[in-house]
Amino acid sequence: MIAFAATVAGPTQAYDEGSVAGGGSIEGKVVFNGAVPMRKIIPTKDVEVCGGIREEPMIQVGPDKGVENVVVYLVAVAKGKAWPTKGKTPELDNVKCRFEPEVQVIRTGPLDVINKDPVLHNTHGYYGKRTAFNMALPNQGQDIPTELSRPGAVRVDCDAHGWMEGWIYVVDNPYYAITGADGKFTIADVPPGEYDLVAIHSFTGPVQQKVTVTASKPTSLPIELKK
Ligand SMILES: [Cu+2]
Repeated sequence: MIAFAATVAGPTQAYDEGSVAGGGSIEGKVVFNGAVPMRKIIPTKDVEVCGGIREEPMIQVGPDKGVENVVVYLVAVAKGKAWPTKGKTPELDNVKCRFEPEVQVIRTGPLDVINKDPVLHNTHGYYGKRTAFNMALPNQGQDIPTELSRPGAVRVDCDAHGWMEGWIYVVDNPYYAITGADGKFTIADVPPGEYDLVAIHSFTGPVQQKVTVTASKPTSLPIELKK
């Protein structure tokens, strides 16, 4: 995932937001055709909240091979559409010993980490091997604000429950999307031109490809993740 920080974020640059005349869109579907391995989850404590032994797929692939929770991102865009209006601070919730959302994209800035469970979580985020935040949340309803101040991929673990894993992708421009259960995504209001697009999933790692956006038209982009 260090690759994401290096290839996707690159050197931090200021993003210049404004109105986009004749913007096009990128519409795509991310697929994975390989075998889907399962991982065995063996909760060793707090089973009344965390659940019992189970198996979960390493990547969520639908019947037509579409992959859910893939982050798709345009690299190093200097100028373009405005950021979405600032609403509520993004949240990372601990719920039944899972991270909710499991994968999210946020702008550099604040993040609230919340424990919704009646058990201790110790939520620990990393840029690569470097700690981004590390906090004990012993109480249900506890809410600790933090800050992710640079772009890149942040893996989130729980030091109390080794199987918990989440991902936060911190971006420096608003041209990103997360695929739905069908693997599809749309990135809108892109100024015409050529871009590098990255699609990334924690199981496969990133793929990068070129895409040319035409004024006022959708560009269709199939993406295949490979392991
Ligand atoms: Cu935990």
